[in-house]
Amino acid sequence: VDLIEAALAGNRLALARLISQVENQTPTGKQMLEQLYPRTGKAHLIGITGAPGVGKSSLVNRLAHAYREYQGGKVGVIAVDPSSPFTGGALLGDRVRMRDVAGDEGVFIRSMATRGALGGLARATAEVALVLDGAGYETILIETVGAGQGEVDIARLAHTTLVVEVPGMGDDIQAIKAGILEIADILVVNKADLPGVEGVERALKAMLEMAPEVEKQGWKTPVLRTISTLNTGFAELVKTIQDHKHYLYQSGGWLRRERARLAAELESLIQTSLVARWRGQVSDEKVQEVVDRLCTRHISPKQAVDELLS
Ligand SMILES: Nc1nc2c(ncn2[C@@H]2O[C@H](COP(=O)(O)OP(=O)(O)O)[C@@H](O)[C@H]2O)c(=O)[nH]1
Ligand SMILES: [Mg+2]
Repeated sequence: VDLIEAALAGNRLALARLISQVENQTPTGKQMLEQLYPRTGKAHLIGITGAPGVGKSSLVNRLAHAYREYQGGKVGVIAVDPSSPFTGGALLGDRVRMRDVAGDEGVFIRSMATRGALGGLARATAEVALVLDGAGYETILIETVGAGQGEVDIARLAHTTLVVEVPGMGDDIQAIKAGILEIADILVVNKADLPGVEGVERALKAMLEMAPEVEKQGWKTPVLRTISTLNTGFAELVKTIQDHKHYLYQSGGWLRRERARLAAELESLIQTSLVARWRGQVSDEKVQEVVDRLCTRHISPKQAVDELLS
């Protein structure tokens, strides 16, 4: 409880400890999450995804800065990418890239331990985001690896998802992973200082035109350029992200997303809790015995379920 008060008063060490408790799912962490919950629901969660090396960490660093400069408010950064310089195992060059943002009191950076399953990681990320939200961080940037399910989970968590691409794939539309259009609210071509930037832009725009089935209800996915190394394009990027936020508010999309996410979260919590309750009522021997009979085809899976649940 003291930890919560201190974190809310702006004590960063307390906040870091609080997040550790939540991340490790300690009883204290769970209790604190409960206490913080009424304060949450205000933050704008922004997911940044894309293949390794496209410059997500560099971009997040610049974006955090740009938010401080143009928008104000506290900015939280959550790095889910295990190769992220935020996660500490980085080269010296990476540390230097992050140093300026790390020195800003209004920016809080947290990297996620990547142990455990992806699903667990997604939940832990959501909970850490809740803590930052409750602690008054108005903008939360979540860097994630472009690895299938992970980015879909983050997209579900985030209100606004940025998909980062880079020049060099030419006009080859096939090179751009299918499915990114569904999750991208904003497409960012980073490393716009490199040759081939027009090519990738053209390919992305062509993809967008060819996919009218991707319904965004009035939001036309923009394609923006950034150069993270030179800090170019970030005023525009912040403005576009804010536009998307306002669009979500006005269209009712914000509430819809929030509702869908909470409903899914509730369902998964109920599943976990029902399975745990059932597990406490049936012995291991009983389960093994039913599996034996399943293996020898004496009963069907459906009969097994009926028997174990009765
Ligand atoms: N030329 C150029 N290099 C960049 C740019 N942004 C990032 N990089 C470099 O790309 C490499 C990977 O960046 P990083 O942020 O770690 O990418 P991540 O793996 O997506 O997080 C680093 O060497 C960066 O310096 C850019 O806009 N232009
Ligand atoms: Mg990274």
